[in-house]
Amino acid sequence: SSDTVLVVLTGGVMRITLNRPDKLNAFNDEMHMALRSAFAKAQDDPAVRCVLLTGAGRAFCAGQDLGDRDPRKSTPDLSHTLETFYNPTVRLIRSMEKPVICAVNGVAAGAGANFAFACDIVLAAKSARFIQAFCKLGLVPDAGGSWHLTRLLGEARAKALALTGEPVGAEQAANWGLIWKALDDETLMDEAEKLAAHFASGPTKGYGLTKKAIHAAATNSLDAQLDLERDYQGTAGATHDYAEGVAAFLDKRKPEFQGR
Ligand code: T3D
Repeated sequence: SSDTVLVVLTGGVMRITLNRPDKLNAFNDEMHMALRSAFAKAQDDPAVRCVLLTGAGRAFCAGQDLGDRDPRKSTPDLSHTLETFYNPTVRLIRSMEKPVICAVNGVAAGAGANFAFACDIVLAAKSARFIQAFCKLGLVPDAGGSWHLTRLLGEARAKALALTGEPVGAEQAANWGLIWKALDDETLMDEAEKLAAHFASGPTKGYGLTKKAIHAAATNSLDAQLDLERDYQGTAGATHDYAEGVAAFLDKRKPEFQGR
């Protein structure tokens, strides 16, 4: 762990907190690598059954730390930056075989917003705003933003947000289907922790396969998706947790899932 990203594991939940509050948790290279290694550990450690990503202080994340950039002095290679720092982490979040919850505690700008959209379930404080700030700098949405915005909102809203940089409030974002829920600021973290604890005691294998199935649906035909469901259900049906789920239902008791 590094100071820029705080990692705490309790009860199967890995809580990852972006921690550069005086920079609104903007990304420097160190924070990029610390976030990457936290997600890698979450994937590899069987004790982790859910990830909860949030930010310290009043913001969630203001995207790239622009204080680290001085393009008037020399032309930066931003392709290299994306390949080295942003894209591997987005891929890790998407491919994580465990639920990833994002609790957006305040403003989420640029890549900060788009990291949130890469998570599986986004809860946001009602005071939070999402800003595609890239157009104000002459850049294109990155960290998967052009993909997630378009998938989640359709082209009309995706293009308008990306081209204007207009902020979207949490409630509007929830109404549009860009995030799951907007919550009162005081209740956000409690609700996020509650959901994380629920997932951490759930059927982890089934969750991982569910997430993969929904991702595959974006490009599959119905036929291909039916084949995939057949295969995934075969795998899910052989888990301990499926046997436990059915037994608990028949016994009229709460299931005790083990995540395998
Ligand atoms: O270069 C590459 O690697 C390419 C990849 C790019 C990915 C990207 O994310 S590009 C987009 C970068 N982000 C932005 O353009 C957002 C910039 N920030 C803002 O627009 C505003 O700060 C916010 C809308 C996020 C919040 O506004 P507000 O009024 O609540 O706060 P503030 O006063 O603007 O910010 C507070 C402090 O944080 C301030 O510092 P100071 O004056 O107190 O010393 C501000 O400079 C600093 N800060 C905010 N965002 C960044 C930042 N410092 C460095 N980089 C930032 N992105």
